[in-house]
Amino acid sequence: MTALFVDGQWRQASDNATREIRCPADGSLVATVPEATPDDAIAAVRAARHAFDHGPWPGTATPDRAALLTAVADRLAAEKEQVARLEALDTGKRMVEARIDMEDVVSVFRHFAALAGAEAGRVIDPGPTHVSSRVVHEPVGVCTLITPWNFPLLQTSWKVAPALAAGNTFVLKPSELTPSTAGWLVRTLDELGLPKGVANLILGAGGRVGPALTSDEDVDLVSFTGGLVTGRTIMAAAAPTVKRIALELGGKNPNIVFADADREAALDNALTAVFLDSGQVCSAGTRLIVEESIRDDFVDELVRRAARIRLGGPDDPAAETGPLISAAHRDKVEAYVAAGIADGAVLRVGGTRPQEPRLQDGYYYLPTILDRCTKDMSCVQDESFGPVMTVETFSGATRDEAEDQAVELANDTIYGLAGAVWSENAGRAERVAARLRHGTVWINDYHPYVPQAEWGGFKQSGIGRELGLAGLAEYRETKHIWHNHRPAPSGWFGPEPAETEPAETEE
Ligand code: TXE
Repeated sequence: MTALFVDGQWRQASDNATREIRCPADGSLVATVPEATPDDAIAAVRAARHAFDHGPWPGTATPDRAALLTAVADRLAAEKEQVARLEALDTGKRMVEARIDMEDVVSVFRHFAALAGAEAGRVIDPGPTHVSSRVVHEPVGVCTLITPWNFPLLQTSWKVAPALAAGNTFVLKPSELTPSTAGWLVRTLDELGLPKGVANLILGAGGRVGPALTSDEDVDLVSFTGGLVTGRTIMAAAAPTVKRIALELGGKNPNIVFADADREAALDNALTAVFLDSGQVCSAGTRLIVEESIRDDFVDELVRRAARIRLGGPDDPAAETGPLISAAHRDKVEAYVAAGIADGAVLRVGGTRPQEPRLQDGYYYLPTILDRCTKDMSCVQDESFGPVMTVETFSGATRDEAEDQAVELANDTIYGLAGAVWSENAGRAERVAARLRHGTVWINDYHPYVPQAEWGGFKQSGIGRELGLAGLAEYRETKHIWHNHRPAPSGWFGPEPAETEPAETEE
């Protein structure tokens, strides 16, 4: 069973409070886990601080740190089925998706294992020959790592792997809805010999343990993935002690389809862009921005295909996508759709819960398309994090006019995480990609990512980058060391003044 892990000990909450974890696909009980108190959170921070200041991990040789990450990857590859099941039960997602997520986690640990010793620093030419000057990297210190519920272990791996590669200690707080695979990871790290106090696990509601984890003076860095509102709260909590912060706060991602796109590829990917994982993906392509001349045919076909998408839980082999994470989240998606319709959007498909008796115990919501949307509608501006596509159109008498309109719509958001452009004209696709204010841009594709490439957002989608090289740099401090091999006085302030006789004073 998953529990709190503080200073190398598995324990219950200090007030013995617990929380039931239920599968969103059918409401069945998955686990009962401790619900930590703020005191438990502080104890975890102190343990991480002690392990950083006095323990061996920050000084452990890089190849040994890399070996540990590789061992995690090997263990997960061997236990993939069992860990995928933990993930599927917590999230309600299909086993086939959970298995893919586990494969991605393996790749992330291997990526950071390979990178652990990379970009170690550089030698500078300081000028004088009797001086050596170099820039080195060191771990940041104690890291609070807070993760959400949509890709629980994957998002955790994006933080834990680089934090460990760089030699930090950490307190991990997964979403209170999906703690099981975080428990697996911390147990694995412990079994593989990670020193006591380096990895600590706190379970519980963000509002209860979050303030301590994000404001305590012993914490050096907070890395958070979650919603924009919580991100702002965390920035404010971290400000008084000027912590390093890394934030990934979701998006409102445009999917631009020009009339000259490959029709079948664009159609098929427009569906996966938004309906994969029922839209609970930070980079989901929720805003279809399609050229007016093809809109009727394109949207009619999307509506026809969306109506056929089959919903189901972890073990339904015919299911194509799963439930929403919770009743509260489904309520939020329903309110979002209602607001869109009230603003004048046209509901073309979905917009309700499924009727099938087999789905009544889960938090399902039908794939939904809102047509005839305009950029000022809340459904176009706010993140629904559900299976809801909005449709906007652009047109233009000239090539430049069409591109200008598409780009203007795509960038008209406070977010800037990801987006895509579909066109068989490579010049046009590149021109548009260059103008999108989003951290990832796909051309004639949607969703693929690789651990070697940075991930993160422009504008209010966040601060900093995960993965790639920058994803390791987030967890490193940079230090310049200047070494003078021929020490000598600088002479700046001149010699001591000569001693002078005190002037005689008349009595
Ligand atoms: O997220 P929260 P919620 C978006 C999505 C969703 C909305 C709200 O739009 O509808 O956020 O979802 C912890 N101090 N995303 O409420 O609250 C919390 O316990 C410290 C986008 O589930 O941001 C959990 O571990 N931590 C996103 C984590 O923050 C706090 C993925 C995320 O929860 C805290 C999920 C506090 N004061 C939702 N309050 C993405 N970027 O992929 C909460 N938490």
